[in-house]
Amino acid sequence: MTVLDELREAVIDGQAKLAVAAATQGLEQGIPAEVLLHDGLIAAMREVGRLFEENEIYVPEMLVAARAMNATVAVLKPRLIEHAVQSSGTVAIGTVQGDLHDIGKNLVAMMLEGSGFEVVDLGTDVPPERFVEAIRAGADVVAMSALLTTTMTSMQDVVEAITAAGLRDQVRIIAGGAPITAKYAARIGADGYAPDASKAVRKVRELLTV
Ligand code: B1M
Repeated sequence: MTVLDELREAVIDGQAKLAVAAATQGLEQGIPAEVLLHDGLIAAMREVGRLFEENEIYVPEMLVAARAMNATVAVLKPRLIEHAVQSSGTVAIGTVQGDLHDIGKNLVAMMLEGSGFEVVDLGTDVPPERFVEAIRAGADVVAMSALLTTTMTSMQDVVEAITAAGLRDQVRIIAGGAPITAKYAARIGADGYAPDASKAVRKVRELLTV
C-alpha cells in the first residue's frame, strides 16, 4: 500500500491521526503537497460522497472524514501557499445561507491568503446581509461557496441583496462549489466562476485587474 493509499483510507475512515501521519510521511518522501491534496484528500472526500450516496455510510461518518481532512490540510498548508507579501485586495468569502460545507471554502480562503489577498472569512450559513456588510466594510470581492443544489439558489439572493444595497458596481462577485457551473454563475449575475481553489485565485486576480 502506498502512502497515498494510506492517506485516502485514513480520511475515509475518519482517522485524523493516521491521515496526518500519512501526509507527513508523504511530504518526507518528496510527494508534492498538491498531489497529497488532490490525489489523497480530495479523492478521499469524493469516495466518502459516493459511500454516503449509496447508504454505506451516514452523516456522522462524513463528519469525522471531514475532520480528518481538515487536520491534514493544516499540515499541508505551509507547502500549499505561495507566501506573497503585499496585499492585492480584500476578499470576503463565505458558504451561503443554509449550507454548512466549509472544506472547499477554507481551501479557497487559504490559497487566496497565500497569494497576498486579505481574506475576511464569514464562515458558513452566511445570510446575504452579511456579504453586504462586508462590502460596506471594504471588501473588493465577494466569494460565495455552495455544495448543495438546495443552497446554490441562495447565491442569487446575495447578488440581489448587493444590487438592492446599491453596491453592485463597487464589488466583483465570484461563485464556486461542486454544483456550480460557469453558466450558472453568469445567470445569477456573478462576475466569475472557478472550479477549484487555485483557479479561484487566478479568477480573483483577473477580476481585480479589469
Ligand atoms: Co454533505 N453533501 N451534506 N456533508 N458532503 C455532499 C455535498 C453530497 C454531494 C454528498 C452526496 O450525496 N454524494 C450531498 C449534496 C447533494 C446535492 O445537493 N446534490 C450532501 C448532502 C446531501 C448533505 C446533507 C443534506 C446530508 C444530510 O444531512 N442528510 C447535509 C447538509 C448540511 C448543510 O449544509 N445544511 C450534509 C452534511 C455534511 C457534513 C456536515 C457531514 C460534511 C461537511 C463538513 C464540513 O464541510 N465541515 C459533509 C461532507 C464532508 C460532504 C462530502 C462528502 C465532501 C465535501 C467536501 O468537503 N469535499 C460531499 C460529497 C462530495 O463532495 N463528493 C457532500 C472536498 C472539498 C475540497 O471539495 O467542497 O467541492 P469542494 O470544494 C472544491 C470545489 O468545489 C471548489 O474548490 C474546492 C477544491 O479546490 N470550490 C470553490 C468550493 N467552493 C468554492 C468557491 C469558489 C471557487 C471554488 O469561489 C468562491
